[in-house]
Amino acid sequence: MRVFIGIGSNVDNPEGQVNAAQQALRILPKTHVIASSSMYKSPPMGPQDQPDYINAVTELETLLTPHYLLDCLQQIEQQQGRVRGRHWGERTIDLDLLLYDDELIADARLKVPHPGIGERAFVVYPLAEIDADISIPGKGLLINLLADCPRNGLERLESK
Ligand code: ROI
Repeated sequence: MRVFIGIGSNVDNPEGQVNAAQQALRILPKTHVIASSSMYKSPPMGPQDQPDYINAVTELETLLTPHYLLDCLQQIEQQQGRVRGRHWGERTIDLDLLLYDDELIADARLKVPHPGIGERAFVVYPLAEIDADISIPGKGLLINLLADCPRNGLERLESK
């Protein structure tokens, strides 16, 4: 299955956190990393009194089920010391299951495609960097979302 993971961090050395998460994705069972976007810097969506975020998207090929993959992502977040704080507040590491093949999933634990996907520049632009031709189940072509998504201060960083 073709899967895209959104990665974000804005505390405790965000670039290091994103790198560490990408390393952890590399050693998941039955999974290969296919591509990663550049890293991007973005102003916080949510409370403004928190640091800018570092964001990236990684593409995986996996045989893991969506819910098992979610368990794995949450385990990586735990390993990297994620603690639940205020709503939409700062975070050491956040791993979101953005897309799982062409599946639509909406249960108590997991919503795929990720509900915010089209409104979040820090997701849409890195996704398009990997593959501009993606189509998002229920939402249409990524390029059309991109056209309607202001950058909101999103900056692509020079080195990965
Ligand atoms: N804002 C930005 N810029 N990047 C994120 O990854 C991010 N993640 C979040 C919230 C708190 C919504 N804001 C964010 O979970």
